Formats: sequence, C-alpha cells, structure tokens
Amino acid sequence: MERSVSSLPQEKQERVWRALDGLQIEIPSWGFANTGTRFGKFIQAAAATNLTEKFADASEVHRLTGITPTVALHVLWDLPGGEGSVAQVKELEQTYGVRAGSINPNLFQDQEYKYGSLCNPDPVVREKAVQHMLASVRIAKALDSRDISLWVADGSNYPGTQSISRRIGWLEEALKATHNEMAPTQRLLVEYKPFEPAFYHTDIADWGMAYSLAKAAGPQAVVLVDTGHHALGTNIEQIVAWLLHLGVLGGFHFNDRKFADDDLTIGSIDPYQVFRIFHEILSYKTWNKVHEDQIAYMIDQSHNLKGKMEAMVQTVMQAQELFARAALVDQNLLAELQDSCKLVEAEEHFRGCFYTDVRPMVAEWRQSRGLPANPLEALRTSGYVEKITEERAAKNSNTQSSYA
Ligand code: PSV
Ligand code: MN
Ligand code: MN
Repeated sequence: MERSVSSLPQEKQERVWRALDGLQIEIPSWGFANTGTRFGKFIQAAAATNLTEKFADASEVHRLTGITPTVALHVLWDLPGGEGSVAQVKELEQTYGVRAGSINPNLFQDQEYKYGSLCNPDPVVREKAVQHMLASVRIAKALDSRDISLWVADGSNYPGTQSISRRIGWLEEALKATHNEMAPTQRLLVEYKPFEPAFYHTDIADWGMAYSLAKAAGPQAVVLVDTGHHALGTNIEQIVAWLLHLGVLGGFHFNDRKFADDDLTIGSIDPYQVFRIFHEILSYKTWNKVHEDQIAYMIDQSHNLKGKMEAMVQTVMQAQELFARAALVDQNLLAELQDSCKLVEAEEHFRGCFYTDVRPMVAEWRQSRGLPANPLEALRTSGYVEKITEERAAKNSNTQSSYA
C-alpha cells in the first residue's frame, strides 16, 4: 500500500533509533541458575551456581547487548542473609558493572506458607510475611533499587476451603503496610496470575484485582504485567492500554507461552502479540506524557533446555527487534487512517511494519553504539560459554538443582 511508506526512510530510521535509545531491559538472576519443571530438572554444566556467577553472566549479557544494566534479584535465592546480604551485592555491582534492579520478595517457598502468606488465615504467618515485605523494601532502599516486585502464590485449591473476601482485606492491609515503609522514590509492583500454584482461586488473579490492590496500597503502587500470566486468547495489549490510561502500568515480565505460564522466550510463540503490546505503549507515548523509565521492562524466563546465556541474549535481541518493528508504525498516519475508518489501509500499515525485517537497522544501531552487530554471534565467538562450562561443570555435576 502506498500510504504505508509515507515516512521517508530517514524519518523511519530516526524513529526506530530513538525508540531503541530508550529501551532498557532487566534480566533476572534466576535466568542463569539451574531450573526445570515440577517433573524434573536438567542440569546445565554452565549454569551459575552462586550470586557471583549470576552477576558475571548478567554482566556479559550487558557487554554484548548494551541494554541490560540491571539484574532482578529474588530475596530468598540471592540474598539469603536478607539485609545482611546487601554488602555482598554492592561489591558484586562494583566488580561486574551491572546494578541490582527490582527486588522480588519470596513468599512461596517457606513451609509455613502452605495455606498462604499475606493471606494466610493465621495472623502469625501473615505477620511473618508482612515482615518479609518490609525487609525487602529496606533491602531495595539499601541497594538504591526503585522497584519492589511482588508476586504472591496465595490462593486455594477447593471451593469453600478459604474465605476469598476476608483474604482481600488481609492483602490490602499487607500492601498498605509495605507502602508505608517505602521511600518516596520507590514503587511497589503488583503482579497477577490467573492460576498456579493455587488451582481453584488465586488471591491476585487478574489485572483488575492487581489494580484495585495497588490503589488500596497507595500512590506508589502500580501493576506488573507478566505476559505469561493470562488465559489463552486474552487481549493483553488491551489490558496494557487500560493500565497506561489509568497511569498504573509499572512494568512487564517478558516471556511467552503456548498453554499457561510456560516461561518460553518472549515472542517465540506469538511475536505479533508482543509487537501489538509495544505498539500500544509507543502509541500512548506519542499522544500522552509518559516518563521514559516509568515502564520497567523485565525478563522472567529461566530456561532448562536452551543454554542460559544464549537464551538470555536471544531474548534481549528478540525484544529489541520487536520494539523496533513497533517503532516503525507511523502514528500520525495510523491515527488518520483510524479516524477515517480506512480499515484495510490501517491494518496494512500496521502489519506491514510487523513484517518488516528490522534486523539490519537494529544491527546498525548497535554498531553505532560500539556494540556487536549480532550479540548472539558475538557470544558464540567470545568463548564465554566454554569458559564458564569448564569452570562450573564440576560444581553443577553435584547439584540437586534448584533456583537458588
Ligand atoms: C510466578 O509465576 C512468577 O512469574 C513470578 O514473577 C515469580 O517471581 C517468578 O515467576 C519466578 O520465576
Ligand atoms: Mn513473573
Ligand atoms: Mn510466572
């Protein structure tokens, strides 16, 4: 369609490069450690066996891609000493040149949380969980981390076994207490998930519940969208548009899924959906004021079949390329076509951008920033994976694999 190429190539390139300049992605510490499914785990010789190795791997991903300066940390897995582990993290930040990113409280592994954490009917267990939240906020403060990223596994498996409504009240109290502990610059990200590990009811099951809880907690609480945490067929980009409209889109956990929370590589199953999500963001930013760093883009994947380093670099590239494709959309043209209800022309422009191979353009952007044109290729030729395989193989052969 003629109209779909209304911008000059130069303008297009500038738009894409501007978008790429504004994109940073946080990588998860747990993406480098041995993980698996509930049926079993396949140990990788090169997997990180401690926090130092996780930082080393994260630093290498940042060296190759240039856009991953922060690492998400899970308190129980990465800071087993709680606030006592902060000094070690600070040292690792210095050594490896990547910073601690979001701090993830862990309220799902302690035996006491069998019937819930912040929503447990036992006030003693609830209090323990709240104290963990407060400690997580203090850890984040000490590390200068803006975001505390909360996911609760709470819920129930059988109808009638728990009071759904009383648990709402307990959650609100807990999130208010957490909010009170935060510095004015910090944020509480509230993540939702429709099911698993609870199968009948999950206490924070969808974006409406997360939004309502964030509102009850206070102005610094916002919603986190994990792309895997939706029923199949859910229009995730519409949820994103709503959260943007309401000013509460705190960030993302990137992954993809075929059936449920499969934690596959972002865009590996449905890249068009990721494109559509990015489009909603870029479109909203065209017409409204949004601070560039208001949306935290984070990866939540831990691969057990793909090599961890390769998977992480591939994920970052995939997200970056889909973001670039969304930036190709000429927002003025699209708005004009939408307003005049030129449906086919609008769709042709939209999907034309999606089908454009932006890899050469992104490679040029990388080179202009002194980065490898193809980070995955650069990883392969760097010898890094061989080096860590050699260093860690013996340690991993004894591993009873777990996230930690
Ligand atoms: C839960 O499925 C989740 O998406 C939460 O974000 C956890 O922190 C993470 O996975 C652990 O991998
Ligand atoms: Mn998640
Ligand atoms: Mn998940």
